[in-house]
Amino acid sequence: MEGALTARDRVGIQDFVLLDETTDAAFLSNLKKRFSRDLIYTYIGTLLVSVNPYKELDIYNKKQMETYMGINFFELPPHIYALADNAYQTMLTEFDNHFILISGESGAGKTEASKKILQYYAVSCPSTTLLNTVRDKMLMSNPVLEAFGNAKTLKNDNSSRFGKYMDIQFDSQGDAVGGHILNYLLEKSRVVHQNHGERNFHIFYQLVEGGEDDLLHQLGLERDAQHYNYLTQGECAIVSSINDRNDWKTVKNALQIINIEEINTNHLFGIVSSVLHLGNIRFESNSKGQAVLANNDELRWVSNLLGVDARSLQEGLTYRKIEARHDQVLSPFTVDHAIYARDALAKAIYGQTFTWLVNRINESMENKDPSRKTVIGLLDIYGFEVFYVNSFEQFCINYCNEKLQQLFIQLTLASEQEEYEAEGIEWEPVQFFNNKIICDLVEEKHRGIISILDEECLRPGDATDLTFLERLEDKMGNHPHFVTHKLADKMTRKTLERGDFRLLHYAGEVTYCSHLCLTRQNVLFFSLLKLICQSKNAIVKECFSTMDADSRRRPETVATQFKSSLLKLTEILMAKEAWYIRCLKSNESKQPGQFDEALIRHQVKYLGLMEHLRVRRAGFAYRRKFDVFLKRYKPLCPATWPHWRGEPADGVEVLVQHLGYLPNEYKMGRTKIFIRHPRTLYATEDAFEKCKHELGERTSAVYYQC
Ligand code: AOV
Ligand code: MG
Repeated sequence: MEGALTARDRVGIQDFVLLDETTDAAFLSNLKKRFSRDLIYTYIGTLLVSVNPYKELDIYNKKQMETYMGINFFELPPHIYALADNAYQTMLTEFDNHFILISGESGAGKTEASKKILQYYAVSCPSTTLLNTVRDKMLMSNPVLEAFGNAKTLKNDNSSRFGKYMDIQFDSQGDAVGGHILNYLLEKSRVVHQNHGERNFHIFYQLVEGGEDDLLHQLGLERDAQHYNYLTQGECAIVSSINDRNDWKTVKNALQIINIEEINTNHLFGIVSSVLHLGNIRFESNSKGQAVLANNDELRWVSNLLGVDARSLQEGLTYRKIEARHDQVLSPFTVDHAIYARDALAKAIYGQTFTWLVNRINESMENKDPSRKTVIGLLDIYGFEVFYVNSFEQFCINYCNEKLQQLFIQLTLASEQEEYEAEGIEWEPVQFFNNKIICDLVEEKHRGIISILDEECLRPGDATDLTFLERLEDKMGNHPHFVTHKLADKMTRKTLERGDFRLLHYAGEVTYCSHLCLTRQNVLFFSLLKLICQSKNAIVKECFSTMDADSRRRPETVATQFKSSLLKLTEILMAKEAWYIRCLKSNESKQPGQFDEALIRHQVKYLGLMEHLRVRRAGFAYRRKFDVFLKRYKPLCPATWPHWRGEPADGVEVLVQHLGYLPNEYKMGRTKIFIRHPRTLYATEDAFEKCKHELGERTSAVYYQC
């Protein structure tokens, strides 16, 4: 039976551009057919669609890598290596910068994809001993950052809780010579709180499970995650897919490779342990309603590990120091305030330590010879997520995804169509949903949600959830993507609590708890900050000494900092050539072989894949400026070689006529030639290579001078 089927019947079509019809049904059916054969990759032109298989596939070995090195993109079955290779080859020939945008919702496979790309470059690029060490460091930065920045969530057992943009730097020979990481907003709240079914960052469990007896003894730790408040709130310290003990060994080894000295490793685990001890500090209320410490041991461990005075620490956790003109007044905390102060301290030191780690990794990967180099940037950020309770972290994560979707729209759907118009190419516009309206809702100056959150946080006197929500309602009242209990119609109202607001994101509705947005802007109390600046733990000291403890300037809110960092990221990306990987989650239960059609249809829709396909199909895969095209290919035609004396556009026309381009294969714009199918360009490129060879060295020298 199998023999009677065509390849197309069996494995589907490897580029959606070649589908017979552009309906959702045809798209899904092709994806499903391929998925059932473990073919998780499919192209839309040069964009790669990837479906999470939730099982190990034998397609990521050295042999596969070698197969894809230096090939023409469409010659072999779709693969992430093909995209990585194509970006690399283009970077080398055009000597410009590129980035690979990997997007998709939580658990769709972004982090795995970014690791596969890095591994590909590590193996495929030319190497020397010196460069091998840079390469090892780049690879080994992953287990370290994942240990400290990833955690089990309900969506993903290894969910990235920070955003990562990594530049891989290449010299003109194509050697990987260095790397640099920018990190974005770590979800610090996880250090002190986890929802049911979720864990804290992996490193805590790795240390408690895998740490050597001596080490645990030195750090005052029990070999039992259940012992620690900060590790047990989610009630799932043990996860079947995670082997903390093995991961511990990997991380220890990786720390060595990225040049973290033993002394600093000790400080590092001192900090991790101090967080666990902090979490076990309990408070009781005395007869005056003031917080007092309920257990002393833990406090002593914290003071020991962080190298701060125990009495001052106790004071900082239970009193607020108010500096009057010549005096200091101690105002006692309630138990709630004390817990808040304790948690804020734990979050601050963990967060700063994470940044310290990124800085150290950057130092170790630094390119020592920064002369001419090009980069490929890899963007792997937290995916869109919706939970039962959504707080400030989800708000930031989803806003970040809106920004990336906006970038994608701008760079593909919008600019592509604008270019056809500008070039005077006849064009039937493709409609698409532009999510700029949602980005504006969140980030617009003076009017967006972040601005209002800022104003509420920085307003003298206590802002409450209610005042925040009222301000939002005032400003956003009629916005089609914003709803609260008060603004909702009768049906919707039933699904909204009074303190919540709901955003209609490009990827779906999310209801945020306004309370959790306000309280998460917290800053460390001044007296604790001052104390921690005097820490004898070298890492803590380094992290906090740069913070000016004497400056009482109100810091920017976390939301505003995040907004600015995303703006910078957009600028970094816009200056580079883009490649896209769109990851799809195959099912919610993390099972192999399950293709949940409704779930996938939804993702295909909101990721704008159909629109992308329509633009691609109706459009042209390649475009080159007339003069660039002519300069490269003129040896292929006697009339244009060695010089064309006329308008470049006319020369191009003569050239392509000579090459036998069919009329529907290309169009002449105002400044560029547009070529519909990549195969046309490949044929020309092959002819060029052959011609170069035949003309020999002497002529090609002439060619390069032209
Ligand atoms: P994410 O990065 O997109 O989510 P991951 O890359 O961590 O998602 O993938 C989630 C899990 O899916 C992995 O731990 C693997 O078990 C599995 N997986 C993903 N891609 C592959 C693949 N190509 N082959 C085999 N298994 C795969 V988040 O970080 O949560 O947004 O914040
Ligand atoms: Mg991830």
